[in-house]
Amino acid sequence: MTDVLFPLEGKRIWVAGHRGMVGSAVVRRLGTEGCEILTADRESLDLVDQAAVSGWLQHAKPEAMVIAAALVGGIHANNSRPAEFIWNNLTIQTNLIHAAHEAGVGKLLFLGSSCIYPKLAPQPVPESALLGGPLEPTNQWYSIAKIAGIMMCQAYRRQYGCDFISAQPTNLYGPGDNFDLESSHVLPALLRKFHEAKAAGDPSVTLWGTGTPLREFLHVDDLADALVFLLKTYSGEIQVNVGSGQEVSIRELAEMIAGVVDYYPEIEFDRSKPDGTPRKILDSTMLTKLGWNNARPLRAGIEDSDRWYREHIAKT
Ligand code: GFB
Repeated sequence: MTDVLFPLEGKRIWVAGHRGMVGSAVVRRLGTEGCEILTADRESLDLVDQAAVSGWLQHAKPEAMVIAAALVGGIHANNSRPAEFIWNNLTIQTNLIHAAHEAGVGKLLFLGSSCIYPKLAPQPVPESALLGGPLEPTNQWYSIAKIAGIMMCQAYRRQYGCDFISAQPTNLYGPGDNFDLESSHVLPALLRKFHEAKAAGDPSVTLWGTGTPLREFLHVDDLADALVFLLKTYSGEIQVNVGSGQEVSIRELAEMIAGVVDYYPEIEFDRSKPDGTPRKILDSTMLTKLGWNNARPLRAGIEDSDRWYREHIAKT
C-alpha cells in the first residue's frame, strides 16, 4: 500500500478543461474520492486570458488543480496548425501554473504527452530521455509547449516550493474522443472509418501512412485512475510516464478494430500522409514502482470506445 501524501477527501479541486476527453474522465474518477470538484465553463472563463485566470483562481481558491485543458489533435492537425498548437498550449498552461502559484494552490498536476520525447528516443522511453535529442517534426510545436509546462512545474517547485507535478500519458482514447477525421487521433479515426465503410458496404478502408508505426494506447479512464493515484501519492520533479505497456502497429490496430466492428474490408494505405514517429512506447517502470499498474486490455478498451461512438456519434 503506497503512502498517501495528499489526501483528496474534503478538498476543493479544480479540473481545468473538464469538458475534454481527459478532463471529463478525471471528473468521473474524482467523483469517488469525496472531494469537491470545481469547474469553469469556456463561456465564463477564457483560459488564454491571463487576468481572468488569475482573478478566477484568487476567487475560487482551490486546494488542488488538474490541468487537463489543452489544444490537442492527431498527426494532421498538429502538422498543419503549428501556430495554434504552440500558442494555445503555451498560453493556457503558463496562465494556469503561474496563477496557481499566486493563489497558493497546494497541489497541481500538469499533463504532458508522449511526444515530448525525442523522435529516436530509446524504447521503451524512460523519463530520463527528455531533451536528449531532436523532436518528431510533425508535432514539435505541441511538444515544445508541453516540455515548457513540465519545466515550469519543476521551476516553481525549485524556486517557490510549490507541489506541482506532471505526468506523461501515452496515446489516449476513450469516451468523449474526437471522431473528426481531419483532426482526430488514429484510434477514433479508424473506428469511424470502419463503421462508415460497413454502413456503406465499401470494399476497402484507407489508412494514413504505411501502417508500420508502433503506438501504445491507454484508455482515458485508466489514465484518470493513474492521475488520481499520482495526485495522492507522488511529489517530485520527474514527469511520470503513464502507459499501458500495450503496443501495436497501426495495421494491427486496424485489424483489431475490424474485429470489434465486425467488418473486414481490404486495408489500403495513403502514403502521401505522414507516419510520424516510428515507435513510442513509454517505460512506465517508475509508475509501477510507485504502485499503479492497472491498464485494461486494448481490445476491451476499444469495445468501450466503440460503444461510446455508436451511442454518441453514429446516432447523430
Ligand atoms: O494518432 P495519430 O494521429 O498521432 O497517428 P501520433 C498515429 C499513426 O496512425 C500515424 C496513422 O502513423 C498516422 O499516420 N494513421 C493511419 C492515422 N490512419 C490514420 C487516420 O485515419 N487518422 C490518423 N490521425 N492517423 C500524435 C501527435 O502523434 O500523438 C500529438 O501528433 C500527440 O501531438 C499524440 O502527441 C499523442 O501518435 O503520430
